[in-house]
Amino acid sequence: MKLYSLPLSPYAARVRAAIYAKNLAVEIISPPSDWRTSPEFRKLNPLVRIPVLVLDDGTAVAESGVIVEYLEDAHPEPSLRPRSPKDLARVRFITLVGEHYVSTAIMPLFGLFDGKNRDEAAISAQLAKLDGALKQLNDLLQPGDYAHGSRLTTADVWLAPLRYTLEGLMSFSGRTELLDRYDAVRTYSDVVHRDPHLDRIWREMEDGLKAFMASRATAS
Ligand SMILES: N[C@@H](CCC(=O)N[C@@H](CS)C(=O)NCC(=O)O)C(=O)O
Repeated sequence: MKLYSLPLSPYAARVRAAIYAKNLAVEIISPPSDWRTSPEFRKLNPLVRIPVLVLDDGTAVAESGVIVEYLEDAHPEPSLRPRSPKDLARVRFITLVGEHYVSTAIMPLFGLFDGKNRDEAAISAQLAKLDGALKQLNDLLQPGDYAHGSRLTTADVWLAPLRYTLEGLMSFSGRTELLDRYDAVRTYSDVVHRDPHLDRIWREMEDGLKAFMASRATAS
């Protein structure tokens, strides 16, 4: 199997965390430089997004959440799913809150803070959305624990890159107080650093950010 991945992409990092935790033999590769316009890449993923997992028979699996679930189904051990259906529903719920609410509130902020003529009203409105989503996520987490109990699950492979992205947003925007009221989300980075697989993707994302900032500095 091979995974088209980018170091800084939280979606690709999610899949890499699952691959590392499950100790799978997957070749992690960068997409070709023309991936956004390449007809071959579009054939692999009509959404033209990273990550994409390509199986040994050439089948492509796209969308980070779908890829993680595929890896669980195809390679069940070691499992990142709790056994009880009730616990699994909880893990999926926490994952979904991270994906549908927190992540969708974060992503536009990078563009809004980056603009030369900042739209302060739009920034405030988006920050209010993020604040609401962070409160919801925070209420679902226990400070110091994995997303659900004391072991790594499919929820954590998503929450770890999401938490890194929040770190990036705080430093990029200078709004370092963003998580002050959300202790469980704030201290989730300690959980990440205690887990070798989550810590590994955090460091890979840090390296990805350094490379991105260096390429921006060269371009400007
Ligand atoms: N919902 C998708 C999101 C993937 C995504 O948006 N990836 C970004 C990279 S971080 C991308 O490919 N964006 C398109 C682009 O950069 O042109 C997933 O979970 O895989």
